[in-house]
Amino acid sequence: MLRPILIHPDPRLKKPCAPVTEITGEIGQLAEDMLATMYDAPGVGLAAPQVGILKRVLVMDCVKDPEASARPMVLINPQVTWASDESSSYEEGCLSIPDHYAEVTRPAQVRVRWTGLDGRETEEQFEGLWATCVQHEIDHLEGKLFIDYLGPIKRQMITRKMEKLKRDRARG
Ligand code: K2U
Ligand code: ZN
Repeated sequence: MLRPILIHPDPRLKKPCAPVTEITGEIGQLAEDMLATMYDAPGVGLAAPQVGILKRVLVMDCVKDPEASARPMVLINPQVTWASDESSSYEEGCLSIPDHYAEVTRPAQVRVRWTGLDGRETEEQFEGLWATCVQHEIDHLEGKLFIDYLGPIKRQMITRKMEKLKRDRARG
């Protein structure tokens, strides 16, 4: 089922997440709900802390072409094992910081190792939007947001606007 996405500022978005020690049915349900929530947003990635679960689980599907078949991925305990010297910049957004975008520069290619829902370890190299997205999501698992790469003034301006958004939403 769809889960509410936490909006910045929220302490749960700033804490490092705990590794998954056992892949239970609960983790399977979490991954399924995260994928449904991501597609509904819509987004191309989502990390567990964004739905209030501080576990090292992320989902992504960066297939943008509606004609192509979706490629939903569930990464449990992901870690970057290699990053290219070459970097790429992307106008990033975040489902926890709605309607704000800023350019972030990251390694253009990364190799990631993770455990799948079937318990099997996989390692894959990502580039393009997939590389940007997987790094953005792994940052979430460390309690890091894309605005942390911006200067303090811009970050503060965005945080203030999010606080106002939350006040207005609370007023209903
Ligand atoms: O983690 C999230 O908040 C989901 C982001 C992931 C993302 C951010 C920047 C660049 C790539 C992925 C959402 O997908 S934000 C919506 C979006 C959709 C397409 C491209 C960029 C951002
Ligand atoms: Zn995000």
